[in-house]
Amino acid sequence: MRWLPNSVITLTLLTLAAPLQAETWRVALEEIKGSVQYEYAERFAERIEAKTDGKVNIKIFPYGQIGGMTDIYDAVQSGKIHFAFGSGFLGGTVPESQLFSLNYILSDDEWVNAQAVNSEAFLESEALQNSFRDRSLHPLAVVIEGWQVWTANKAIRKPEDFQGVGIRTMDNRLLTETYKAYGASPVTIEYGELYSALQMGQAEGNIQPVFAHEEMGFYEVQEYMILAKQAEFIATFMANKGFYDGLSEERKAMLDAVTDELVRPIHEHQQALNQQRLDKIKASSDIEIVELTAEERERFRQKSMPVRQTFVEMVGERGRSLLDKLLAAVERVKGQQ
Ligand code: 6CS
Repeated sequence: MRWLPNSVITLTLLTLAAPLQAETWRVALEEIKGSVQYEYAERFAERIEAKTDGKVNIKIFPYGQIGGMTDIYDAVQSGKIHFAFGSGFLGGTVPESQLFSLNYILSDDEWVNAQAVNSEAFLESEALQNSFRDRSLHPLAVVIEGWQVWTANKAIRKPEDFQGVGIRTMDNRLLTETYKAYGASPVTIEYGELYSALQMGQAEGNIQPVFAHEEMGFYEVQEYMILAKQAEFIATFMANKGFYDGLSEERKAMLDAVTDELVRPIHEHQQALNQQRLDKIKASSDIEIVELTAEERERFRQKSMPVRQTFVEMVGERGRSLLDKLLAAVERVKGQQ
């Protein structure tokens, strides 16, 4: 390199030695540190950073940092955020996603459910993809975070026990219709305002996976915890559509690989986390745990059936197609066990 001036050689060596400016991908969560979504985001970050040799780094925004739930969805739709989770509150943005709020449409086996919602026939279906893509979002994975567990200040074993109970639901019409069908008087309240609403009696009951009852302290202001296995807490991990479409084929394939790799470990993690948190709740409170029998669950299941039709009426043919696909996927995976 004798023919190059020293200054050019120095500059070239410095440029090669300096780490390339890493690209930052922002991920917004509907939950706080310690939650299932946080764990998912951390594992996602580890894998993406490793697979891109550090060319991409991930910045995680836990619940509260962006604003309320709809602020998160607005941010990912507009591209300010690259990835986000969307669950119950997403019903206003992606009405079809309320499918995941329907009761008694899944199996009792959580591993069957996790595989069914991530099966190609369901996740990659035109109906599911277009439901999100029509709203500037691209669905990458469906994350099951554990059974939705009821709490209240009275034991609830049959629909009549729900009569007039002001149970808090996430803000979507399917949930409102479901709990009305059980006889309750549902109220919708933002996640971050829920503890004080329960404490002040503005809501009398709650529905969350166990880990959330624990980490948000909700169980402290409730007397009974009722396990009815009526639904799982389900969130969709999604990207901004324009951002996703602009990625190279190689990066899209990397995202597919990472979200596929995470299905089993996150399933195992959520089961262990929910069990640990249940043990913690039992050890640190005198909340009474009520587990419904098969006969008791059956009465709720029957009450929930007409709400499937409400879902189809609300979102049309695409809704029917999604429901059929999910029911079929669950049966198919069950048959393969
Ligand atoms: O109930 C809610 O509003 C929230 N619960 C959980 C466990 N995750 C996000 C959701 O919006």
